[in-house]
Amino acid sequence: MTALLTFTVLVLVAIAIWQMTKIFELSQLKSENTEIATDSDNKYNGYLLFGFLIFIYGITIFSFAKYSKMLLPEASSAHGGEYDQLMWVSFAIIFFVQTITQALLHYFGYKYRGEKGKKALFFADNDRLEFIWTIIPVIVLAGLILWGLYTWTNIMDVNDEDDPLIVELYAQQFNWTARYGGEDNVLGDASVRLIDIDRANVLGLDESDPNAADDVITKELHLPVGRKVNFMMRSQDVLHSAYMPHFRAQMNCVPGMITQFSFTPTITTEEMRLNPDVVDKVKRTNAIRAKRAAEGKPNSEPWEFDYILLCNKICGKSHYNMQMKIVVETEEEYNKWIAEQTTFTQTVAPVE
Ligand SMILES: [Cu+2]
Repeated sequence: MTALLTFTVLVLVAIAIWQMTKIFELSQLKSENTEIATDSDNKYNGYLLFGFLIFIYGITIFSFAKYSKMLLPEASSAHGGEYDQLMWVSFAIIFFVQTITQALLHYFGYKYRGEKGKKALFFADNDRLEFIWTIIPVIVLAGLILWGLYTWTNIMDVNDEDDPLIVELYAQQFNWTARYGGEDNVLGDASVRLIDIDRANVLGLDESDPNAADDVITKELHLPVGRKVNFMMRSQDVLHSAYMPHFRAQMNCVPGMITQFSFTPTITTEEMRLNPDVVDKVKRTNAIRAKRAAEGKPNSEPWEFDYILLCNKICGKSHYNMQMKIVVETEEEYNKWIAEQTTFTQTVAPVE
Protein backbone atom coordinates (compact mmCIF):
# COMPACT_ATOMS: atom_id res chain seq x y z
CA MET A 1 0.00 0.00 0.00
CA THR A 2 2.80 2.43 0.95
CA ALA A 3 4.54 1.56 -2.32
CA LEU A 4 1.39 2.35 -4.31
CA LEU A 5 0.96 5.67 -2.51
CA THR A 6 4.61 6.62 -3.06
CA PHE A 7 4.28 5.68 -6.73
CA THR A 8 1.10 7.78 -7.13
CA VAL A 9 2.77 10.78 -5.47
CA LEU A 10 5.81 10.44 -7.76
CA VAL A 11 3.60 10.27 -10.87
CA LEU A 12 1.65 13.35 -9.75
CA VAL A 13 4.86 15.27 -9.03
CA ALA A 14 6.18 14.33 -12.49
CA ILE A 15 2.95 15.56 -14.15
CA ALA A 16 3.11 18.81 -12.17
CA ILE A 17 6.73 19.45 -13.26
CA TRP A 18 5.84 18.69 -16.87
CA GLN A 19 2.87 21.10 -16.79
CA MET A 20 4.97 23.85 -15.21
CA THR A 21 7.65 23.47 -17.88
CA LYS A 22 4.93 23.82 -20.54
CA ILE A 23 3.63 27.00 -18.93
CA PHE A 24 7.17 28.37 -18.67
CA GLU A 25 7.82 27.62 -22.35
CA LEU A 26 4.55 29.23 -23.45
CA SER A 27 5.29 32.36 -21.44
CA GLN A 28 8.62 32.92 -23.25
CA LEU A 29 8.62 35.29 -26.18
CA LYS A 30 10.29 33.61 -29.09
CA SER A 31 12.24 35.53 -31.69
CA GLU A 32 13.28 32.45 -33.65
CA ASN A 33 12.30 28.81 -34.00
CA THR A 34 14.40 27.09 -31.31
CA GLU A 35 13.71 23.61 -32.71
CA ILE A 36 16.45 24.16 -35.31
CA ALA A 37 20.03 23.95 -34.07
CA THR A 38 22.14 27.05 -34.58
CA ASP A 39 25.88 27.05 -35.32
CA SER A 40 26.62 27.76 -31.69
CA ASP A 41 24.39 24.83 -30.60
CA ASN A 42 26.34 22.53 -32.92
CA LYS A 43 29.70 23.80 -31.74
CA TYR A 44 28.64 23.41 -28.12
CA ASN A 45 27.56 19.80 -28.79
CA GLY A 46 30.85 19.13 -30.59
CA TYR A 47 32.81 20.16 -27.50
CA LEU A 48 30.50 18.08 -25.32
CA LEU A 49 31.48 15.06 -27.44
CA PHE A 50 35.12 15.70 -26.55
CA GLY A 51 34.12 16.02 -22.92
CA PHE A 52 32.40 12.66 -23.08
CA LEU A 53 35.40 11.06 -24.77
CA ILE A 54 37.67 12.26 -21.96
CA PHE A 55 35.13 10.95 -19.46
CA ILE A 56 35.05 7.41 -20.89
CA TYR A 57 38.85 7.22 -21.21
CA GLY A 58 39.16 8.61 -17.69
CA ILE A 59 36.76 6.11 -16.18
CA THR A 60 38.54 3.26 -17.99
CA ILE A 61 41.95 4.26 -16.61
CA PHE A 62 40.44 4.82 -13.17
CA SER A 63 38.79 1.37 -13.17
CA PHE A 64 42.02 -0.33 -14.21
CA ALA A 65 44.01 1.51 -11.54
CA LYS A 66 41.51 1.02 -8.74
CA TYR A 67 39.96 -2.39 -9.45
CA SER A 68 42.70 -4.49 -11.09
CA LYS A 69 43.50 -5.86 -7.65
CA MET A 70 40.01 -7.42 -7.57
CA LEU A 71 40.96 -9.85 -10.35
CA LEU A 72 41.50 -13.49 -9.48
CA PRO A 73 45.06 -14.63 -8.76
CA GLU A 74 46.94 -17.00 -11.05
CA ALA A 75 44.88 -20.05 -12.11
CA SER A 76 45.28 -23.14 -9.88
CA SER A 77 44.31 -25.73 -12.45
CA ALA A 78 46.04 -27.26 -15.43
CA HIS A 79 43.60 -25.81 -17.99
CA GLY A 80 43.28 -22.43 -16.20
CA GLY A 81 46.23 -20.79 -17.94
CA GLU A 82 44.75 -21.47 -21.37
CA TYR A 83 41.41 -20.09 -20.25
CA ASP A 84 42.99 -16.92 -18.86
CA GLN A 85 45.02 -16.40 -22.02
CA LEU A 86 41.86 -16.54 -24.15
CA MET A 87 40.19 -14.03 -21.87
CA TRP A 88 43.14 -11.62 -21.86
CA VAL A 89 43.57 -11.71 -25.63
CA SER A 90 39.82 -11.01 -26.06
CA PHE A 91 40.12 -8.15 -23.57
CA ALA A 92 43.15 -6.70 -25.34
CA ILE A 93 41.46 -6.76 -28.77
CA ILE A 94 38.25 -5.20 -27.43
CA PHE A 95 40.26 -2.57 -25.54
CA PHE A 96 42.41 -1.68 -28.55
CA VAL A 97 39.50 -1.45 -31.00
CA GLN A 98 37.26 0.48 -28.67
CA THR A 99 39.98 3.01 -27.76
CA ILE A 100 40.54 3.84 -31.43
CA THR A 101 36.93 3.75 -32.64
CA GLN A 102 35.68 5.91 -29.76
CA ALA A 103 38.30 8.56 -30.53
CA LEU A 104 37.41 8.53 -34.25
CA LEU A 105 33.68 8.57 -33.57
CA HIS A 106 33.86 11.58 -31.27
CA TYR A 107 36.43 13.46 -33.34
CA PHE A 108 34.40 13.11 -36.55
CA GLY A 109 31.26 14.07 -34.64
CA TYR A 110 33.00 17.33 -33.79
CA LYS A 111 34.80 17.93 -37.10
CA TYR A 112 31.72 17.45 -39.24
CA ARG A 113 29.26 19.18 -36.96
CA GLY A 114 26.44 21.13 -38.61
CA GLU A 115 27.35 24.57 -39.95
CA LYS A 116 25.28 26.90 -42.01
CA GLY A 117 26.01 26.42 -45.70
CA LYS A 118 28.17 23.31 -45.12
CA LYS A 119 27.13 20.30 -47.13
CA ALA A 120 28.19 16.77 -46.29
CA LEU A 121 30.36 14.90 -48.78
CA PHE A 122 29.27 11.29 -48.86
CA PHE A 123 29.70 8.07 -50.79
CA ALA A 124 26.53 6.19 -51.65
CA ASP A 125 28.69 3.07 -51.55
CA ASN A 126 32.32 2.09 -51.68
CA ASP A 127 33.03 -1.57 -52.26
CA ARG A 128 36.64 -1.52 -51.11
CA LEU A 129 35.79 0.26 -47.84
CA GLU A 130 32.92 -2.13 -47.13
CA PHE A 131 35.14 -5.09 -47.90
CA ILE A 132 37.80 -3.87 -45.45
CA TRP A 133 35.42 -3.22 -42.59
CA THR A 134 33.72 -6.55 -43.12
CA ILE A 135 36.75 -8.77 -43.57
CA ILE A 136 38.70 -7.51 -40.53
CA PRO A 137 35.95 -8.32 -37.98
CA VAL A 138 35.25 -11.61 -39.80
CA ILE A 139 38.87 -12.74 -39.44
CA VAL A 140 39.28 -11.52 -35.86
CA LEU A 141 35.94 -12.91 -34.63
CA ALA A 142 36.31 -16.22 -36.47
CA GLY A 143 39.79 -16.56 -34.94
CA LEU A 144 38.51 -15.86 -31.43
CA ILE A 145 35.51 -18.18 -31.83
CA LEU A 146 37.59 -21.05 -33.24
CA TRP A 147 40.20 -20.65 -30.52
CA GLY A 148 37.41 -20.48 -27.93
CA LEU A 149 35.73 -23.63 -29.28
CA TYR A 150 39.05 -25.46 -29.32
CA THR A 151 39.81 -24.41 -25.71
CA TRP A 152 36.27 -25.28 -24.61
CA THR A 153 36.37 -28.76 -26.18
CA ASN A 154 39.74 -29.34 -24.53
CA ILE A 155 38.47 -28.27 -21.11
CA MET A 156 35.19 -30.19 -21.43
CA ASP A 157 36.81 -33.46 -22.46
CA VAL A 158 35.74 -35.45 -19.40
CA ASN A 159 37.18 -38.96 -19.70
CA ASP A 160 38.56 -41.68 -17.46
CA GLU A 161 42.15 -41.51 -18.70
CA ASP A 162 44.98 -40.99 -16.16
CA ASP A 163 43.03 -42.59 -13.28
CA PRO A 164 41.02 -39.54 -12.21
CA LEU A 165 39.66 -39.14 -8.71
CA ILE A 166 35.84 -39.37 -8.87
CA VAL A 167 33.99 -36.86 -6.69
CA GLU A 168 30.32 -36.04 -6.54
CA LEU A 169 29.25 -32.48 -5.74
CA TYR A 170 25.75 -32.49 -4.36
CA ALA A 171 23.86 -29.19 -4.34
CA GLN A 172 20.80 -28.33 -2.30
CA GLN A 173 19.30 -25.17 -0.86
CA PHE A 174 21.65 -23.94 0.63
CA ASN A 175 24.73 -26.06 1.00
CA TRP A 176 27.14 -28.38 -0.75
CA THR A 177 28.07 -31.94 0.06
CA ALA A 178 30.94 -33.89 -1.47
CA ARG A 179 31.00 -37.65 -2.00
CA TYR A 180 34.08 -39.70 -2.76
CA GLY A 181 33.99 -43.15 -4.37
CA GLY A 182 35.92 -44.66 -1.45
CA GLU A 183 38.44 -47.52 -1.80
CA ASP A 184 37.15 -48.56 -5.24
CA ASN A 185 36.90 -44.92 -6.48
CA VAL A 186 33.44 -45.76 -7.85
CA LEU A 187 30.37 -43.83 -6.73
CA GLY A 188 27.39 -45.93 -5.71
CA ASP A 189 24.05 -45.26 -7.43
CA ALA A 190 21.94 -42.57 -5.83
CA SER A 191 18.57 -40.95 -6.30
CA VAL A 192 16.75 -38.18 -4.46
CA ARG A 193 13.83 -40.64 -4.07
CA LEU A 194 16.00 -42.76 -1.75
CA ILE A 195 16.79 -39.93 0.64
CA ASP A 196 15.99 -41.05 4.18
CA ILE A 197 16.74 -38.26 6.65
CA ASP A 198 15.76 -40.37 9.71
CA ARG A 199 18.46 -42.89 8.84
CA ALA A 200 20.97 -40.21 7.79
CA ASN A 201 20.94 -41.24 4.13
CA VAL A 202 21.10 -37.58 3.15
CA LEU A 203 22.22 -38.05 -0.45
CA GLY A 204 19.82 -40.89 -1.28
CA LEU A 205 22.45 -43.60 -1.81
CA ASP A 206 21.18 -46.92 -3.09
CA GLU A 207 22.02 -49.42 -0.33
CA SER A 208 21.55 -52.34 -2.69
CA ASP A 209 24.48 -51.09 -4.81
CA PRO A 210 27.73 -52.58 -3.40
CA ASN A 211 29.69 -49.58 -4.72
CA ALA A 212 27.82 -47.29 -2.32
CA ALA A 213 29.02 -49.02 0.88
CA ASP A 214 32.48 -47.45 1.01
CA ASP A 215 31.46 -44.01 -0.33
CA VAL A 216 32.68 -41.16 1.83
CA ILE A 217 30.43 -38.14 2.38
CA THR A 218 32.08 -34.92 3.54
CA LYS A 219 31.38 -31.25 4.10
CA GLU A 220 34.83 -30.14 2.96
CA LEU A 221 36.32 -30.79 -0.45
CA HIS A 222 39.87 -32.13 -0.25
CA LEU A 223 41.79 -32.62 -3.50
CA PRO A 224 45.28 -34.06 -4.02
CA VAL A 225 47.49 -31.73 -6.08
CA GLY A 226 48.43 -32.89 -9.57
CA ARG A 227 45.74 -35.56 -9.85
CA LYS A 228 42.89 -35.19 -12.30
CA VAL A 229 39.47 -34.92 -10.64
CA ASN A 230 36.22 -35.82 -12.42
CA PHE A 231 33.29 -34.08 -10.79
CA MET A 232 29.77 -35.48 -11.09
CA MET A 233 27.23 -32.86 -10.09
CA ARG A 234 23.71 -33.42 -8.81
CA SER A 235 21.07 -31.06 -7.46
CA GLN A 236 18.30 -31.94 -5.05
CA ASP A 237 15.93 -29.07 -5.67
CA VAL A 238 16.56 -26.21 -8.09
CA LEU A 239 19.26 -25.13 -10.54
CA HIS A 240 22.57 -24.45 -8.80
CA SER A 241 25.96 -23.83 -10.32
CA ALA A 242 29.19 -25.22 -8.92
CA TYR A 243 31.69 -22.39 -9.29
CA MET A 244 35.34 -22.80 -8.33
CA PRO A 245 36.80 -19.47 -9.44
CA HIS A 246 40.46 -20.19 -8.57
CA PHE A 247 40.35 -23.26 -10.80
CA ARG A 248 38.45 -21.45 -13.58
CA ALA A 249 35.72 -24.05 -13.32
CA GLN A 250 31.96 -23.77 -13.39
CA MET A 251 29.15 -26.19 -14.16
CA ASN A 252 25.40 -26.08 -13.63
CA CYS A 253 23.85 -28.59 -11.22
CA VAL A 254 20.50 -29.61 -12.66
CA PRO A 255 17.79 -31.58 -10.80
CA GLY A 256 17.21 -34.96 -12.43
CA MET A 257 20.52 -35.29 -14.23
CA ILE A 258 24.26 -35.61 -13.62
CA THR A 259 26.51 -32.93 -15.11
CA GLN A 260 30.29 -33.25 -15.26
CA PHE A 261 33.42 -31.17 -15.12
CA SER A 262 37.03 -32.21 -14.84
CA PHE A 263 40.23 -30.44 -13.87
CA THR A 264 43.64 -31.05 -12.37
CA PRO A 265 44.55 -28.82 -9.39
CA THR A 266 48.14 -27.60 -9.72
CA ILE A 267 48.77 -25.40 -6.67
CA THR A 268 48.18 -26.47 -3.07
CA THR A 269 46.35 -24.24 -0.60
CA GLU A 270 49.62 -23.73 1.32
CA GLU A 271 51.45 -22.62 -1.85
CA MET A 272 48.60 -20.33 -2.89
CA ARG A 273 48.72 -18.57 0.46
CA LEU A 274 52.24 -17.43 -0.49
CA ASN A 275 51.18 -16.05 -3.90
CA PRO A 276 51.88 -12.25 -3.86
CA ASP A 277 48.35 -11.38 -5.12
CA VAL A 278 46.80 -13.56 -2.43
CA VAL A 279 49.09 -12.13 0.27
CA ASP A 280 47.98 -8.62 -0.78
CA LYS A 281 44.32 -9.53 -0.75
CA VAL A 282 44.58 -11.12 2.70
CA LYS A 283 46.38 -8.02 3.98
CA ARG A 284 43.70 -5.68 2.57
CA THR A 285 40.84 -7.82 3.90
CA ASN A 286 42.39 -8.09 7.33
CA ALA A 287 42.93 -4.33 7.51
CA ILE A 288 39.17 -3.90 6.95
CA ARG A 289 38.46 -6.62 9.51
CA ALA A 290 40.76 -5.06 12.11
CA LYS A 291 38.84 -1.82 11.70
CA ARG A 292 35.56 -3.67 12.18
CA ALA A 293 36.97 -5.37 15.28
CA ALA A 294 37.92 -1.98 16.74
CA GLU A 295 34.33 -0.84 16.17
CA GLY A 296 32.99 -4.00 17.81
CA LYS A 297 31.28 -5.18 14.61
CA PRO A 298 30.75 -8.85 13.62
CA ASN A 299 32.79 -10.62 10.89
CA SER A 300 35.99 -9.15 12.21
CA GLU A 301 38.13 -12.23 12.84
CA PRO A 302 41.35 -12.32 10.81
CA TRP A 303 40.82 -14.13 7.49
CA GLU A 304 43.03 -16.76 5.98
CA PHE A 305 42.94 -17.63 2.28
CA ASP A 306 41.17 -20.83 1.26
CA TYR A 307 39.97 -22.10 -2.08
CA ILE A 308 36.24 -22.07 -2.27
CA LEU A 309 33.30 -23.67 -4.04
CA LEU A 310 30.46 -21.21 -4.53
CA CYS A 311 26.98 -21.43 -5.95
CA ASN A 312 26.74 -19.19 -8.99
CA LYS A 313 23.00 -19.44 -9.70
CA ILE A 314 20.61 -17.33 -7.70
CA CYS A 315 18.85 -20.30 -6.16
CA GLY A 316 16.96 -18.77 -3.24
CA LYS A 317 17.27 -16.43 -0.32
CA SER A 318 20.41 -17.92 1.25
CA HIS A 319 22.13 -18.40 -2.10
CA TYR A 320 24.80 -15.88 -1.12
CA ASN A 321 25.98 -18.15 1.65
CA MET A 322 26.05 -21.43 -0.28
CA GLN A 323 29.71 -22.34 -0.23
CA MET A 324 32.17 -25.06 0.70
CA LYS A 325 35.83 -24.91 1.59
CA ILE A 326 38.25 -26.60 -0.82
CA VAL A 327 41.61 -27.84 0.41
CA VAL A 328 44.27 -28.74 -2.17
CA GLU A 329 47.06 -30.70 -0.51
CA THR A 330 49.82 -33.19 -1.22
CA GLU A 331 48.86 -36.76 -1.96
CA GLU A 332 50.09 -37.94 1.47
CA GLU A 333 48.03 -35.30 3.26
CA TYR A 334 45.01 -36.21 1.17
CA ASN A 335 45.38 -39.93 1.82
CA LYS A 336 45.68 -39.26 5.55
CA TRP A 337 42.56 -37.08 5.52
CA ILE A 338 40.40 -39.48 3.50
CA ALA A 339 41.45 -42.37 5.77
CA GLU A 340 40.10 -40.43 8.76
CA GLN A 341 36.65 -40.02 7.18
CA THR A 342 33.75 -42.38 7.86
CA THR A 343 32.14 -44.42 5.10
CA PHE A 344 28.46 -44.47 4.19
CA THR A 345 27.96 -47.85 5.85
CA GLN A 346 29.48 -46.52 9.08
CA THR A 347 27.21 -43.46 9.17
CA VAL A 348 23.87 -44.73 7.92
CA ALA A 349 21.52 -45.98 10.65
CA PRO A 350 20.41 -49.64 10.42
CA VAL A 351 16.82 -50.35 9.35
CA GLU A 352 14.65 -50.76 12.44
CU1 LIG B 1 22.58 -22.61 -5.12
